[in-house]
Amino acid sequence: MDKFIRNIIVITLFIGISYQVKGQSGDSIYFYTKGRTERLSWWKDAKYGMFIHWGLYSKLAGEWKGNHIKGGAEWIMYHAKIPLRTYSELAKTFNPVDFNADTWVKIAKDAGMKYIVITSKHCEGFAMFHSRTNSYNIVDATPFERDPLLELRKSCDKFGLKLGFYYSHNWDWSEPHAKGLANTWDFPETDIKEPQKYYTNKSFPQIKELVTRYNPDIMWFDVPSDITSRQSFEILKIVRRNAPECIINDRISNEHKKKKLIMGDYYTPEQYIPTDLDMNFETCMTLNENWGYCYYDNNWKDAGTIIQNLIMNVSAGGNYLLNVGPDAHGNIPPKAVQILKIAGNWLKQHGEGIYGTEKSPVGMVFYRNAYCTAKPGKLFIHMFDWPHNGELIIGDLDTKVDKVYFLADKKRRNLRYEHINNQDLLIDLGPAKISSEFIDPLANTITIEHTGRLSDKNRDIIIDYAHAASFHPADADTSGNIEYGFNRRWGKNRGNEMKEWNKGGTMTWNFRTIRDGTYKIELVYGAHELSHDNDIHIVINGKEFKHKITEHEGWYNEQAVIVGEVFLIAGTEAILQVKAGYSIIHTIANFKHINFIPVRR
Ligand code: H79
Repeated sequence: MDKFIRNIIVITLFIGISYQVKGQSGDSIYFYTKGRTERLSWWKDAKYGMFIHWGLYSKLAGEWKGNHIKGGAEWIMYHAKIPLRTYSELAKTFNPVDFNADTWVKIAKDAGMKYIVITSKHCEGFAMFHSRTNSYNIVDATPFERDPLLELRKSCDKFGLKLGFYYSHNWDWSEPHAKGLANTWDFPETDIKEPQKYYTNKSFPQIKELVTRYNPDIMWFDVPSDITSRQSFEILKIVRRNAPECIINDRISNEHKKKKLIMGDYYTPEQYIPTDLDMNFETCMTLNENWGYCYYDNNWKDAGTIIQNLIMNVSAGGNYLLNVGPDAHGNIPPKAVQILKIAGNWLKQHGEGIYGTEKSPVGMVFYRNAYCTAKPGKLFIHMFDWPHNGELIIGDLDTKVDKVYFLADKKRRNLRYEHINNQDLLIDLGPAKISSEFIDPLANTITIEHTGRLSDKNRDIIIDYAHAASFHPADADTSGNIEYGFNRRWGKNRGNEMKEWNKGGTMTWNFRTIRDGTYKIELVYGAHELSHDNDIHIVINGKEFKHKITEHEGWYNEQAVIVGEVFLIAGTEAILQVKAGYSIIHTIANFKHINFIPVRR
């Protein structure tokens, strides 16, 4: 045998044997990650949780020396380069006497949330629990002297909520040896930093304290950046050995960058909702624009947006972790409480279509103004707007339908429905006296009870005059000079965007019309100055519309323009194409979507 091949075989055998040995001795990653499905089962059903960012930064509330500091209120120490000596002085007057664990937990419970994840230590390095290994903590360093995490643990047990801890395991701006995005203003000599010292003396022991003394249901790690997988594995072992049932997010290690779950139980998209992730995930999002308390941030999402976001996440198979930033007195901002309560009231009526459901078995429902969730024998169609004439059409629904009613209707009065085109289901949301009871500005849910198997054939995008339709790049076939993908930015513009789109770059959507109708064609995009005077071509069944691009408050600011009207006849296969004209810059515009808006005459 060739010596080279023989060597390979020997090496392969050796690796195989040593892997098994490791597995048996309990030192393989697999040994510490098995049982994921069972561990996640409560979390899969829970769907909705409260994120809480609370720390010394809450005291500064987004302002330092009279300036509003950009980049996130919880990041103020970093962005304002506040010396540790000055920053740690904040602890001496940090006294959140209004803090009441029951009040917070009740706010979460009333909001319909099933779990809480709170910062036990953010990147600032200050522990919000009574650490015995490091005195820079809320009990030893503040006049407050109470342990809010312990109080929250008791309260969550009392009210039946799960509790998890955010822990910044890698970054720590109070530690000279922590690396990653380090504190270089107090500790400038990066060459002499030994992160292992920080891990051994603070990060690892504090994680051990949390998992041994607070019985967390989740350990939510953040910002792995330059942590090695060996160091992450050490953390995994600490958690698993002490809290076998505790679930762990993907950011324990750098696997999250590869969208691969190895040590982490679930993936954590931040500030955007994924549509096509085939893994366990939880989208975390701010209720205004900051995670930490920021007194001048009044850009609150409304309750309708919260419910829509929750529905979109659940329909895509994920959870929604929505953040609040309490102030330094220990109060959750009243505006936040008010929004959460309105959303919570919706959930009281529609919870059956959210908790314990599975992701949509019929894909992205039709027109992106309605989303589907499911339970065995039931489909829940959550509508964000009311279809014209009260007619709801669900494309390609070929299962046997037994009963259709408003989820919020305690009497479960039957709605009339019929199969049309041999493949679609038309539901009549009238008679008016029933439907008028259920026009909820947040969203309305229709329950479809059915028997039989839902076919998993590819579903058409359908167009019908009963409702507006939205064509998104994520659903398009692309060709030529075009790339749509993740932008990696942090903050509110995070998510998918046009990364490249120039001459020849084409998006194509094939769709099907149900009934005759005339539609306004609305183009939604962002652009910067360099895009000026270039064209976007929209072609619908061969009919072309051209739009000359104008800049309007930048790349991320959506603008909507009506480019024309089309008449579409029933029962046809139609084609929409959107193409870029030539541009000197590589991405002509940040295309968002095309809306077909029914014209009623
Ligand atoms: O805790 C919340 C945020 O503080 C935290 N994650 C959520 C849950 C978070 N925000 N940003 N990051 C984590 C990672 C940030 C990264 C950076 Fe940057 C982007 C570092 C370098 C580019 C921001 C912009 C900081 C410096 C420039």
